[in-house]
Amino acid sequence: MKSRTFSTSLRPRSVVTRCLIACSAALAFSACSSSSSSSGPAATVPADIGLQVIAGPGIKFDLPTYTAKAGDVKVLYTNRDSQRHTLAIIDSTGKTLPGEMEVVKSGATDVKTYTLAAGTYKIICTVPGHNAMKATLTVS
Ligand SMILES: [Cu+2]
Repeated sequence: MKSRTFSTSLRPRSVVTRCLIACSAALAFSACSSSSSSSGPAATVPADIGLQVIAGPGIKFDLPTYTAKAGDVKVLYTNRDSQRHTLAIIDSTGKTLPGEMEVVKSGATDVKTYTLAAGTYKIICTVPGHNAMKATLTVS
């Protein structure tokens, strides 16, 4: 009877311990992933987004190079700058893919799906004076 009381009182405790380990592991993971992203509040990126590009702050994209998986790529474009930016994807032959993206002000987002074959593309902003906004997109 003594041992039975002991085992029933132990069981819920071990479940709690297991939960705590799982929870702290999840916390450690989320803390790690948020600290590895850029500064500012981490925006939640939907799971179906295949490529995220951020404009600004300033006349620049957040990264010099991006990668995506070939196929239908849903692109999320977010403006963290105070002015309007666009996003055009140019293939290796110099052709601009149809469907330019646009984010008119800070906090604005645009989502478009492009069908991309494997290869190297250029991402640019077509706003006059924004020639510095150039990035490479590698699709594989
Ligand atoms: Cu721009």
